[in-house]
Order: sequence, then C-alpha cells, then structure tokens
Amino acid sequence: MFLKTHFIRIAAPLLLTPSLHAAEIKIPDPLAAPDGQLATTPDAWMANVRPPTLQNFREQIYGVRPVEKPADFQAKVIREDPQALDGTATLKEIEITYSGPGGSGKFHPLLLIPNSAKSPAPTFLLFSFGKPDASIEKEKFGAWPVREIIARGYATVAFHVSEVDPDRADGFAEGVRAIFSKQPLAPNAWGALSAWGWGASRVMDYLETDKAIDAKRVALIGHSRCGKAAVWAGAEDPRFSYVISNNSGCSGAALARTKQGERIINITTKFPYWFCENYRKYADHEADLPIDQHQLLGLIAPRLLYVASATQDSWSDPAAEFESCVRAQPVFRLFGKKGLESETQPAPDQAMLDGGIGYHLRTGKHDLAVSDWQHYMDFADRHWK
Ligand code: GTR
Repeated sequence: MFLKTHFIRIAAPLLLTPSLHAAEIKIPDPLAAPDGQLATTPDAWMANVRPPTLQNFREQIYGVRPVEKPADFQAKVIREDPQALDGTATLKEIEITYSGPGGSGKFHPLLLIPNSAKSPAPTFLLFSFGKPDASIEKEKFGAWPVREIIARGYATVAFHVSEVDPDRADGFAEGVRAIFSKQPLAPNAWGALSAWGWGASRVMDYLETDKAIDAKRVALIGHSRCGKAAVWAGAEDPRFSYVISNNSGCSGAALARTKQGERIINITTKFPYWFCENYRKYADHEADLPIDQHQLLGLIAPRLLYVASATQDSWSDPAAEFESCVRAQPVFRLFGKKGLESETQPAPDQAMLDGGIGYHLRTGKHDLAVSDWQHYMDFADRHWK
C-alpha cells in the first residue's frame, strides 16, 4: 500500500488530497553522501554527494548515456533568414549529424536570434513535442511565443525530441539509442528521456560555436514529458545555467515518495521506454529508491531552477512538485543562494521570483502557457541581467 506523508502538503485547497495522515516516510537528505556524512561546504558536496547522486539517477531511473559528443559530430546552418518574424529576428535552421556503430542520425533545431541584440543573446532552448515552426506560436502541446521572446531580447531554439529518439514504444530502431546501443538493452541503459537530453546537449555544442549566442546564459525548458527530460538534461549537463520544469510531475520535479495522481507504476506501465528498465523495480516501491526527485532538483544547484505547476494538474501533483523544491533548498543554500522566496506555496498566479528557485502555480490545466513563459523570462531578467 502507498504510504501517505506526515508532513504538510502546502497547496491551494482545491489541490489537496483529502486526508493525509501519519506514517513516517523517510526522504533522503540532499546533502548526504552514501556513507551518511553531510556535506557542509560546496566543495564537499561537489566531491562526495553530487557524483554518486547523479549516478543513482542514471542507474535507477533515466539510464546511462553511452556517449557524449560523437567523434564525427557536425552542426551546420542549412537555412538562414535574416528577416524572420517581420524583420525582428534571424532564423537559422541547423542540421546536427552523427554516427555510431548502429548507423547515423540527424536532427534539425530551429534557432531565432533577436536582430536588436547588440551583444550575444541569452537563449531559451525548448524541447518540442513537434517539429518547431517559427510561424506557429502555439504548438499542439504548449506555447512557443517566439515574437514575445524575441521582443524581450532573448534568442530561442527548439528541437523536435522525436527526431532524436521517437516518442513511441517501438521507436527504438529509428533513434539515437539504436545508433549507440544494441537491444536487448541493459537494465541501466538510457531511456528516451535521456536520449532527448543528449539531444539538448548536442544543441548546446552548436550554440557554443555561434557568436550571436551567449552560451553562458542558456535556459533549458520543457513541458510535461519534456519537462522531465529538461530537468534530467540539466542535471547531466552543467553548461545549462537555468533549468525550467513546466508541469513535469511524476519522474520530473515531483517527489516520488509523497506523489498523488500519477505514480511510478502508472508511468512505467504506460511509458516504459522513457526510462531504464531498473526503474520498474520501484513501481509501488517508492520507498526503496535510493534517491528522490528533490535531489534531482538539487543537482541543478547552484544554477537557476524554476518549477511551475497548474491548479488543475492533479495528475502531476502540484503539492509534490512544490514539496520537492522545498526539500532541494539545502543544496542551493550550501552554495550561498537563496532557495525559494517562501516555503509556503503561493496563491495561484503569484510567481515567486526572488530566490534561486523560482515557482508559480498557474490557474488552469496541464499546459505550457504564454503566461508561464512570461514568468520564466521575468526570472531570467531578474537573475541574468
Ligand atoms: C502523460 C504522462 C505524464 C506526462 C504527459 C505528457 O500521459 O502520464 O507523465 O508526461 O503524459 O507528457 O504529455
């Protein structure tokens, strides 16, 4: 039986699950090394806590990336329009190519850079559910408000995750995982979320070479399954200086041990290929996990982190997403950063932008809305400029 939490679930009343009573749940300490020793300095945490924590997430949940930048990696601009979006932006379509033992692959990020920029532009990198198209600002699964992003002085780039590794149970043969791994996959082999994160790192490899981009200020953003991929990619690749989880829920920002709505059993039944096989062991056995998702958020520290929930998104469980942020704070504080602006979940649509961890609870359904983007850019304005 799933144990309910003893600690407070801080949420707007409509989100509260009725009665949550006693029953001790042990949540791992994000400052603890495997021997139980608590890190008291950033150096100690980086040396003794971060590496084994990251390795646990690889081994038990998302799987191990077998390769980083492939030897024959290439990124080329294959289309450029200096007068995109009514002359406000330069559009570049990039082709990223690579090969490995299982064949070759390619994908096509679409980049928009503000023409008003006088210096390299900070950039928002979006994991996209569909083929990015600068003329469509509302894709099927969330907004990509390119005109507004450009008007605010940010560049933005999006790539279609299924071009890197198809988002289908039988998609393996057509994606990057088949190029670098063989079936049957090892129990700790990378799942699709990890493969998508690998794609984001390859987009970063390109961005680092584009003089119009400030590669020290690149934000990773994803919604829902892509929000899970974004947080995981941000943990794997410290080049991203700001990581945004939009309604990522189960196996994303939300604490597994207190999770209501979708749980590991649901997600590993419906989407087993997103994860490594080892993760299935924890279906209905959350307490056996050596880690929990607040430690994943902790792996972003001391970089910027933003987590957002939506009032009607009980499947993602806003209370468990917020609780995870609260419990990630010690890592940010160790680095001298403020955690959340407040430990009380804010009223709907009141963004907390003042800490190293931003948070808001949008009124409405599971979605990536333009108003979410506005908060993410406000947070960047405040902390990057
Ligand atoms: C749901 C899944 C969620 C979330 C969502 C999505 O069906 O259970 O975890 O990832 O899909 O990505 O749209």
